[in-house]
Amino acid sequence: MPNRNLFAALSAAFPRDLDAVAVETDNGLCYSWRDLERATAMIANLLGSLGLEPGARVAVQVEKSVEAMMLYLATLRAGYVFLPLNTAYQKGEIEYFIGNAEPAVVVCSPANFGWVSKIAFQAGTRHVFTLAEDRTGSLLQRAAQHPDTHQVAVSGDDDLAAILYTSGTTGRSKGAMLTHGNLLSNAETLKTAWGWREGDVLIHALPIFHVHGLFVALHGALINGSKMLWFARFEPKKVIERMLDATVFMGVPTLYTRLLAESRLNKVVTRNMRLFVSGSAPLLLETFNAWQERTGHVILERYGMSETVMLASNPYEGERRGGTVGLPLPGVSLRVRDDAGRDLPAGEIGGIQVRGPSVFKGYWRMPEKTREDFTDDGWFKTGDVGKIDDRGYVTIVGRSKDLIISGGYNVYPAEIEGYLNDMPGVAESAVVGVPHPDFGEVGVAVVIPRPGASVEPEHLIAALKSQLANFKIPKRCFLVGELPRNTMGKVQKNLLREQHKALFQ
Ligand code: MCA
Ligand code: AMP
Repeated sequence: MPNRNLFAALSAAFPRDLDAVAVETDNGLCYSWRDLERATAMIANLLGSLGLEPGARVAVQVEKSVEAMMLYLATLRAGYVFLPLNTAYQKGEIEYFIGNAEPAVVVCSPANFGWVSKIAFQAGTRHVFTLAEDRTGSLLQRAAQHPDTHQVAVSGDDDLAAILYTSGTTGRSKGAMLTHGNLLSNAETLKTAWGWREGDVLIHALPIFHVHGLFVALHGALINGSKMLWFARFEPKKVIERMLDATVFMGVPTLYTRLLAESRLNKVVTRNMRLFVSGSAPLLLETFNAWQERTGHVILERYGMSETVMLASNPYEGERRGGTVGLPLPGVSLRVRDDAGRDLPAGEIGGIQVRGPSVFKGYWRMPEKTREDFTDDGWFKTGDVGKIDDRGYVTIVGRSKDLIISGGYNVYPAEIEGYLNDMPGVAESAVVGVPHPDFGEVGVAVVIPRPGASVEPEHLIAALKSQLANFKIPKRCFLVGELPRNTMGKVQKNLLREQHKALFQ
């Protein structure tokens, strides 16, 4: 029986010459494949020495670094469940995630050790390590005492590999449970679908606490034994400087618009590149066209979710159609249904549903929510609204879930409205997404103050900033006497979007 542990497949793809460079960082550090092999073995042995239960979660909130990536790979090879957390999350958010996931191990940055360890120990976590982007911290110190060889744990397709929190449109976040099989099948599918080949070099400039950077980009390079040019933060000038040494780049639309804003971007610097992938948020047709005009490259747009990894992709060979997310990936079935659950003919707009090997197992400890989000015949309801044309191309036209995607991050209005409505001077609030030239879409808050309360928008924003991740903070806040409602009394957010759509143009 082959071991379906994802790390077994990734390490099997390491090049024969283990002393070749696997990762080159933007501050000049080089890591060989042998370094990856040894360091992940030592960290896996450290995890193995803690006497953790099978399926134990390892929650990680650290700045992006090669060592952070090694911690992810070590968690896989040790057979535990990796739980990445956005570095922008604050106390309240971390308290929720640790309370919900009950990780056996937490790894945080040294700067946050004080408050994170308090939350973790109170939630029953027995091991809290630290890891800084300069490689200091207790994690590597402890791992250094362990052997640098390790037998990869045996995992089945259905064994959990990671939990990714993707907030609910109604309140708190849900942990999407992804298995080794979900991740491995998607990595193998994308390797073929995107023409990965000998000699490819990936520019990795995305965060590694979300699917795009942690799975699509990282697995893409590793399962092809490809070198990565590793950027701890996205800086367009530095990325452009390295494009001549690379062949593949993946980004959210904001990365593309920021690259286009650089005069250095042109056909010369991109002449060795063979593939630019965009996803996580809609790529505007103007960006798609501007990129082709400036660089001669046609961006390949694809569609995915934390719950499903990648679902659809424009073809590597064949027509890449701007404004679409391409065709269902091999092994993936997509369908469009109306609210009554009836299949819609080609070209008609409805709810996108999906079935396939990379669709997740369900939401962590939320069986009822999981049941709600699958149809009786086992299709997952994406919450995205779109159509499939007669050539099979999928177009996403909107969302039935109340969601703002800002710079590629998901922002859930319900979560922010909850915090606003809890503030003493607030009677009610609504947060809506409006177009934004850099982030694509940003949140705007519209607030009804309590009668007689003296409320200042900047005070509300400051209060939110002390509690929520910075990217979630509405970019503007307006006070109003009332909110537009439909006959059911539901706030008509579409009217608020319409009213404020020119705010950032
Ligand atoms: C930063 N800021 C933002 C965002 N990022 N505001 C709104 N939306 C954002 N995404 C704000 C900060 O709050 C801060 O404001 C100011 O910008 C500067 O913060 P900084 O961190 O320095 O920003 P940045 O370095 O310019 O980051 C922008 C970014 C980053 C590079 C576009 O957002 C990013 O890496 N996005 C990629 C997200 C991603 O990986 N998505 C994939 C999800 P202030 O100073 O006021 O605090 S996976 C997914 O969606 C599915 C599965 C899929 O299909 O891939
Ligand atoms: P997440 O919640 O982080 O898993 O984000 C998944 C959501 O991102 C999907 O349900 C879509 O709404 C959105 N998304 C991902 N890729 C694209 C894309 N290429 N175009 C439009 N929306 C996208």
